[in-house]
Amino acid sequence: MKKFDSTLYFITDSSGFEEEEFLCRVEAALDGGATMLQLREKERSTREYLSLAKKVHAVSQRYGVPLIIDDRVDVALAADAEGVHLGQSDMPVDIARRIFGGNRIIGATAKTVEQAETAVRLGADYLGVGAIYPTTTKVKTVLTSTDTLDKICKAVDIPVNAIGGLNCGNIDILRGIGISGICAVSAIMKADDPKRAAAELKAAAIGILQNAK
Ligand code: TZP
Ligand code: MG
Repeated sequence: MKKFDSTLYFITDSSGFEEEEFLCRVEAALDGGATMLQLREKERSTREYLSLAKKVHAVSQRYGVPLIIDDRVDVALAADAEGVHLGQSDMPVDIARRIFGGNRIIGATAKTVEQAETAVRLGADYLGVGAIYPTTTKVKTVLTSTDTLDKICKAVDIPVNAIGGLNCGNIDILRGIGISGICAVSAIMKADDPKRAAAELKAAAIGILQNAK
């Protein structure tokens, strides 16, 4: 089974950034200690998505951090990324697993215990659960309560990451819940200093995760 550390899972949003600035910010986040990286592109053509994925992968490989591609199994394979993240309307996890084989990471979005248990049964390696707080990142989502997050953590034996509006000032609400890590987009992507933002968020995440054990 592939090993990964989801303590600080940085999810990108390239909108509004020139490619060079975007890649610099991704690298800064990795330099600051992001343990996992997701390239999340909703507007690009397949060719553009793949082109950016290859560039991001060249950076993430230097840091030994797994690159997960949002939504697209084909782009993940073509970029030789370490995994894919699948939402409830993306390719089903079991089909992705059949295409991927056992060695790549498959993450799934779950908003209920039932969705979480199904994703595990179909072969997911981790779950993203949220949105915990309202988010400014462009996403079709609804809020998930910390009570549901707690129930999901108790129901499954794969890593669960919380997502949605999370930052250093508000993750304390997750203390005591058995998550493996937190996901963040804007808290790092839009920070004046993404390296420092990642380092601070990682330290804060480690603080609450230790308390959960
Ligand atoms: N899924 C649920 S919330 C979200 C996704 C992709 C966006 C999280 O972004 P942010 O900026 O960390 O709130
Ligand atoms: Mg998706």
